Amino acid sequence: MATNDPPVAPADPLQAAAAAIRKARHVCVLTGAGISAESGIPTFRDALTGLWSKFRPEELATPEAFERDPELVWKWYEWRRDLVRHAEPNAGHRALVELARRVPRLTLVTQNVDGLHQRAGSPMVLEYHGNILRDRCMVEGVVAERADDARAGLPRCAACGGLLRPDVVWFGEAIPRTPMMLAAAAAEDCDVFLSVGTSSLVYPAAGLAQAAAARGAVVIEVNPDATDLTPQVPFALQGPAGRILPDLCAALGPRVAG
Ligand code: BJW
Repeated sequence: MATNDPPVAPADPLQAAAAAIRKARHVCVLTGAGISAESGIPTFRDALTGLWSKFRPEELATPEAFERDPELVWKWYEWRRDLVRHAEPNAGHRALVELARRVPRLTLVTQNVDGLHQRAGSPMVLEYHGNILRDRCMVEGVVAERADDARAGLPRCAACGGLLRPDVVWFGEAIPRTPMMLAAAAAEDCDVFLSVGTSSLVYPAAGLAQAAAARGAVVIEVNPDATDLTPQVPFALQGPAGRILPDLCAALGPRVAG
């Protein structure tokens, strides 16, 4: 073989990623806050603005913060709930609905607590970090209704009067068993793992891509910025999910009827 052959131009990563997806039997997708950024929901590691500019989200999303100042933490969650209630799914969420129709099997795991994948039409979303729109009773440990109580103060459980908290996973807390087991199984079984809009800093979610890669899956990242995962993946598609994911679906080619 000649030694002075010109270097082979690297394939267009979007086309190469689409080719891997076309061959896939099972695609596992992990999403993070970045996919909802284009719906107007701030990411975690964005600096907060306005009223919340003096707090770091990482310092509010902890059991210790809630113990210290439940009123403050509840105010932050009520503010975020309001954003979520007024947000609409975007082109990135919708592209994942389309992607699920284009592959034999797709497992969607989200770290997001905003329910936008479900509202876009994705069935069977594994909510790894819970859902911000639900309340959980701190006494009974179950999802609970709020007491219809006109008095000011912290929200209380309609059934037992216990203090309520948002039904989300804070730092140092365990991931709910069902999404954790199903996500781990999907990461080990998939042949393509798509990591979308996550900084890949928070474990165990961030370990799913590594588990998939260790089993031979092709890992594709979609993010406008480089993350800790970027150097480990064969395909880093740089840009916003609302543009890259529809492009990726389009690059799969026309849908075959039937
Ligand atoms: C775009 C975009 C666009 C922008 N398009 N992209 C191993 C090693 C080290 C530490 C640990 C470890 N294992 C566990 C830990 C500890 C800890 C941890 O990971 N700490 C690290 C920070 C070091 N993990 C935990 O504590 C977890 N629990 C646990 O391990 O329990 C063990 C246990 C077992 C048994 C019994 C008891 C305990 C729990 C983690 C819970 C995380 N919770 C939060 C809050 C949820 C509730 C809420 O919403 O309020 O989850 S924190 C926050 O981070 C939230 C997110 O889901 C999560 C991840 O953030 P995400 O989604 O990646 O967002 P960002 O902001 O970081 O990144 C956004 C990205 O989008 C950026 O990259 C942008 O570039 C990009 N982007 N625009 C595409 N348009």
